[in-house]
Amino acid sequence: MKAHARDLAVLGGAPAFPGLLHVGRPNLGNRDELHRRIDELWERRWLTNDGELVRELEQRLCDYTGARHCVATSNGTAALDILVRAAGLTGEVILPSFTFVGTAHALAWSGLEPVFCDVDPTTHTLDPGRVEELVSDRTSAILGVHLWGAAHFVDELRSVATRHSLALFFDAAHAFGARYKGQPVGRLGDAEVFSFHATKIVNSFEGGAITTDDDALAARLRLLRNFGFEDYDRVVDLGTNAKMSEASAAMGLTSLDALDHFLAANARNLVRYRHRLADVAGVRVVSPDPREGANGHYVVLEVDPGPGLTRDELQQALWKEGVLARRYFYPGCHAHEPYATRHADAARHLPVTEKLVSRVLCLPTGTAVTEGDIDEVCAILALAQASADVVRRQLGRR
Ligand code: T4K
Repeated sequence: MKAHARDLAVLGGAPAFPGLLHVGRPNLGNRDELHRRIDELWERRWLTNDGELVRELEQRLCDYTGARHCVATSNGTAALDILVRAAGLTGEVILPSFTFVGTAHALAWSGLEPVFCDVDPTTHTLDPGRVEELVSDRTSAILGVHLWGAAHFVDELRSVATRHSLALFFDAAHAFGARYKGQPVGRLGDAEVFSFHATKIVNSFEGGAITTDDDALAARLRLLRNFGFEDYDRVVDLGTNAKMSEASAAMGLTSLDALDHFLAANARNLVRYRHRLADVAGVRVVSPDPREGANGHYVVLEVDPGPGLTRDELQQALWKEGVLARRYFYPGCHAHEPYATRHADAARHLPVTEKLVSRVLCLPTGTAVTEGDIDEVCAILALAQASADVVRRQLGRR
């Protein structure tokens, strides 16, 4: 483990992780189980289109979340795409800017207008008071995001939605396995959308799902997922291809089998990061707490302004070591195209988001990260902060 400032790669030492330490290394379940499932689908010669494994995965997801319906999809973005169409949304939809750009793109892709709302400074999720201020006569829905794998302010958002007769959906891409007031994420809104991308807590290589208690919505989602086909040669709606393959479902089921193991690894890692960084000046671990229902899938650091290094300087120092810490979700959706051009003054209304996008840094976690890796990352952060002036000078030379 690095013990002196001179050991830092930015100051000429050898990189701690020449093989690179990523944020988002996939959690893998039992390889034999995956192979068994792949062998079965091979024998069945049934590879996609509402296959046996997809149905099994949907049922398992219903059992886990308590939702009446689950519609598995090819990825989380496709799930959002068909949801906004199946729900018949129009006009404006209120969402946070502090999220992955895919959340906003799914709305704009369907001709809706994303209205970016500021977030709460502690939870980093939609501030219900600000949401209410943004409701207009064109608003059709609120799309919350369970950022960092935790659900917050669901009751408050539900009250706003009810007062103004709006649909309430959640982008739960990060949040499989999380709970809100003891209830599993999956039936907190009128519908919730999961991502099972390789980098998510549960993965199906690529994949997603929508859970809902609404029978009519679920039926329409199934139609839209498959080109609008109601029968072999009868198309009754404008659909697309958002189907999950059997190979993806095989991985999804195998991953789901190991969820408790993944949750435990995340919780353990988070405790270790908190402990090791407790005395490091200028950085705070602000991840939502697994003891309060979060799934712990993101280790989120907030870097305070002050004498220490900035977030970007710390990130550069970590990258020199081979630690690919990520600036999720810099610079905020409002600063990406096409939104930046359309709403040039959006930043003025998003002061908390603007602060977070310059301060937040995500660190590696999940089952691919060892205790030794965490200790090394924390040692690097501590040394870099303790030698902030010399590190900054060195970075400035480049
Ligand atoms: N809503 C929200 C709130 C989301 O965060 C996302 C996706 C969505 C909606 C849309 O869901 P999907 O349509 O994606 O299902 C990643 C993911 O691509 C994306 O799924 C995710 N959110 C987003 C937060 O992160 P990148 O560009 O940051 O990931 P990438 O490809 O750089 O991967 C991260 C690291 O993981 C890499 O450094 C290497 C490592 N990695 C990655 C893959 C794919 C591996 O080691 N193995 C792998 O197979 O977007």
